[in-house]
Amino acid sequence: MWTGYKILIFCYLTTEICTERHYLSAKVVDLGVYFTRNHTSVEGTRFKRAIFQGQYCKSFGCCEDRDDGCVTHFYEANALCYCDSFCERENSDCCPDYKSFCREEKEWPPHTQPLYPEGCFRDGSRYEEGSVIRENCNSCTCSGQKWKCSQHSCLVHPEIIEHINEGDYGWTAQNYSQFWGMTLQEGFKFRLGTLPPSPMLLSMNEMTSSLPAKADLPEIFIASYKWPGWIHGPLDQKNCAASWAFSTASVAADRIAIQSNGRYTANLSPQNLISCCAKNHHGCNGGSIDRAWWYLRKRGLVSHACYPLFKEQNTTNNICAMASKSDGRGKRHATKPCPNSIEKSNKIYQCSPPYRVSSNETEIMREIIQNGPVQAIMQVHDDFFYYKTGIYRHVISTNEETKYQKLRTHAVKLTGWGTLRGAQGKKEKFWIVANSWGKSWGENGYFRILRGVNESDIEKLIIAAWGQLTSSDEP
Ligand SMILES: *[C@@H]1O[C@H](CO)[C@@H](O)[C@H](O)[C@H]1NC(C)=O
Ligand SMILES: *[C@@H]1O[C@H](CO)[C@@H](O)[C@H](O)[C@H]1NC(C)=O
Ligand SMILES: *[C@@H]1O[C@H](CO)[C@@H](O)[C@H](O)[C@H]1NC(C)=O
Ligand SMILES: *[C@@H]1O[C@H](CO)[C@@H](O)[C@H](O)[C@H]1NC(C)=O
Ligand SMILES: CC(=O)N[C@H]1CO[C@H](CO)[C@@H](O)[C@@H]1O
Repeated sequence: MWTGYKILIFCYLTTEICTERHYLSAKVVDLGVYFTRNHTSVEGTRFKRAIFQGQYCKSFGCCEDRDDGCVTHFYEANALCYCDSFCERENSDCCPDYKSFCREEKEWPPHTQPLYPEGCFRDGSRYEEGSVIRENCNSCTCSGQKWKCSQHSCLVHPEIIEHINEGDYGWTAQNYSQFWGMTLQEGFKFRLGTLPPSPMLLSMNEMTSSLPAKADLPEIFIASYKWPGWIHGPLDQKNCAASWAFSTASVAADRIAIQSNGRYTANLSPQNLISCCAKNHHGCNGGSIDRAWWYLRKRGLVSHACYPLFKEQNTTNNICAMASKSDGRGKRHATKPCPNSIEKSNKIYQCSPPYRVSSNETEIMREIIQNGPVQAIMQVHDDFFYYKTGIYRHVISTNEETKYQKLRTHAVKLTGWGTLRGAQGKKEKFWIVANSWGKSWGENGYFRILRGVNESDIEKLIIAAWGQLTSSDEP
């Protein structure tokens, strides 16, 4: 007994070895993660958890035989522990009070019972009663010698990262520090921000390109190679749910540069849209792309340099700092100086009404190669947040995802395509897409995604517009 006790103490000091922190097993299914595709179950092993105190089985109950539902969260080691009799195998993963409660065995006679100090333990340190620690997106309070944690579903699940990187899915996942500590709800609420397309937008007629049908499309196309210096790279929307504004401003800027043959190469200001395109919009709380294009046509935007992004987005600083008026000949002029006083040019850029491009892959490619990048509306799954490199395909979801159905629409910019050996060594076609999560995300702010299979609805709604250039703007 005494030897066993010493071994347990050793285990306690080396918690990391004795308890496996991130393992994936079929049991995870019950705890919020399931596989929507390629259901794979990695056999989980059960590990020793016997050193900690606490009322687990006592409050949860005991079960006979193998009962994988007979499990509870073991806060001290951020793991699971069991109260079924199966837990007593060689590698015990029983809850600490299993023996004393379920088997009514006293592990230590009262006189030899070790004196545990008050408080809770974590990673070998002791915390006072009432201490609060952060576990990813949850906070845990030490109460009655137990950690009591909030039960939010986090945006980052280390098990999902592991699952993706161990599988052959054609892309790899990263643990982004900017997403760590956010709940899944916050991810969907703050990092996307395009309203589901209106029936009006979806019923728009599709334009087909005027490029001769016989024209060969190259196997690889990258817009910034064809139009160097005119294609604008990804910005960072941070926790501002305004992909409706970022993607629209970026597509408009690229197209104005291409159409003016390089005379106007400024990036356009998403902040101008966020702060000023107020009708039916809540700025950083989401918006619709139809209103964004309406604003570009009717009011126009100044450059990103003139009206830069706010460092922090909040309601008090979200007052529109730009305005324009018509000169009576169809052109508009700014009536205020640039919010960024270093920039002198407050030129207003406008666009034609937007048009819808066919969802046919070949048509989208024709449109891009002929007229420039296009806007695409996609449905984000939670594994998309982890994308680091490769050809994205949706692999795995938490079952929480469906709760955020209304928040999952995202707007991005398609800038090219290619073909590459991807998952399982198969040749795969992909789009090259600019996101708005900064350059540290994905492939320098871009991602590649399967092409021609409507992956994540990326081909469902493709929008573009022309710059509104008058004869005085012609090069
Ligand atoms: C992920 O990143 C966060 C912060 O950047 C870090 O605290 C955490 O330990 C990392 N998790 C894994 C599994 O690497
Ligand atoms: C809003 O942002 C401004 C500056 O960007 C800052 O001074 C102010 O404290 C912020 N307000 C809130 C409520 O965060
Ligand atoms: C897409 O359009 C091309 C011609 O532009 C046509 O050959 C092809 O069959 C179309 N594909 C589908 C799926 O309709
Ligand atoms: C893409 O998928 C969505 C959702 O399944 C569907 O509504 C849409 O019609 C699809 N579009 C194309 C072009 O296949
Ligand atoms: C085992 C299994 O279901 N494998 C599938 C994984 O996904 C790829 C592509 O989606 C399929 O081709 C495999 O059959």
